[in-house]
Amino acid sequence: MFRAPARTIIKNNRLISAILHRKKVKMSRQIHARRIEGLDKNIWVEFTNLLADHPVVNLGQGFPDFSPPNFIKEAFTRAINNGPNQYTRGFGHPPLVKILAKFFGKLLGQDIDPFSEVLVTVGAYEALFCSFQALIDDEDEVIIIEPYFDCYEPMVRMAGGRPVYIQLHPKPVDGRLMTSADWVLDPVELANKFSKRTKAIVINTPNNPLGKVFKREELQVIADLCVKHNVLCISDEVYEWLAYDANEHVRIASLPGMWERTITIGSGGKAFSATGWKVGWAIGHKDVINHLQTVHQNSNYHCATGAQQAVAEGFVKEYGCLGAPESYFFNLRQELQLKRDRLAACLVSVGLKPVIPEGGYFLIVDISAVKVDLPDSKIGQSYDYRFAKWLIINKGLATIPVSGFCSSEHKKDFENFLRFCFVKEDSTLTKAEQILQEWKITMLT
Ligand code: IK2
Repeated sequence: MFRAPARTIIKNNRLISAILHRKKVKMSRQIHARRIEGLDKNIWVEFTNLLADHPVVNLGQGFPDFSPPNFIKEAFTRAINNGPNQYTRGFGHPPLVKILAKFFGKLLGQDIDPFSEVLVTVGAYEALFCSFQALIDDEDEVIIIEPYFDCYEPMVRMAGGRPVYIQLHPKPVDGRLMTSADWVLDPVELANKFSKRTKAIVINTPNNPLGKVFKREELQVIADLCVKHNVLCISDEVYEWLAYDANEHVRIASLPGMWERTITIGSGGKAFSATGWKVGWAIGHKDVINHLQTVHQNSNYHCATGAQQAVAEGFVKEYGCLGAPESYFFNLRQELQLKRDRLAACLVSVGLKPVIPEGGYFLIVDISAVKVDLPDSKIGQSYDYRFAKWLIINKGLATIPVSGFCSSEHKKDFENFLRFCFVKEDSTLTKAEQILQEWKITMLT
């Protein structure tokens, strides 16, 4: 058999790769659709890549480092061993949509039809995607409350819509520790954001990254504006079981006039501490949900059957004991409240200023007064991005910069905060505490 000399092969390979490279560069101008322009950056991709090269104590991304409860793992194992293992109904496995309709029907005080008013999605993420794709047209405006879970903005833009931002403003607190309740919307400013082009508002309660749990009165202001301007409400409630202290999670769809205009989004991954299972849902009036179904059937079409079966069994169990000490949701809330308090106390003891969250997985920390020798700013790198990267590389502690949760126009307003995730084993929190204590933080005077 003829074999070319090694040098010729290398030369030929280089030539081929040069041709391909030139072609790629030439084609990249025209290969992508305009709707994805400028949407290539993603904070999770960036920080996950960074963590691959640096061993850290990870208080970054929002997932538990402990196991889901046994009852739901056993349900998943049963599904794998005994079925169902094949395709199920595309809009949601019947046992799951039935129990979700019953469960949320009770919570919302609303008859919910399992087959037309519940859509099961690949995580809450897909429910958000289906909502924007199905409901937002070119040039429609979507009001987004800052700081916000980062995907809202690119998803609105990908659908052709225009995000309109309104900030939660911190109230002065006279020397005491701030809580997420001190961050509020200005009702007049909010009213002024509604225009003829407004199609929807996105709310997230309990909020990521701040931990704000919107009070009934605050939601009523939003609801009144939605009704007045005939606007839809996309309500991301993935942390719905995690409202701490005396805070109550209020579902905006339960307020008068809101059922027909709200899409309530939830996550089985967050509910049962199994974020990798990616089972989510959108619940709402059938005339709204049917449009989300259209997007779902033309994109993912279907979610993993075994995971849906397990989440269904989890909800059946929870339905029987909601609010009681044997409820997983009840216990998780108690446990996470202790973890929140523990992390907050440690942060305070080393001189930092956490904003105590009313709910959710996260707390944000003011880093404006911390003395630290950061490398020079690269173009486009906010202070908190540089700080978070420095913390990973130099101290082995991963957190997330809060300016990643707001629009480019307002990054400056949030770049003095880092987000810490506390849905972690106590042993992880102990390691984080050791890092914080050994750091010997000094403050700018
Ligand atoms: N909505 C919110 C508000 C979320 O926080 C998430 C999950 N985010 O977690 C990453 C992080 O902030 O560290 C989702 C939706 C998506 O939920 P799911 O995993 O069910 O798709």
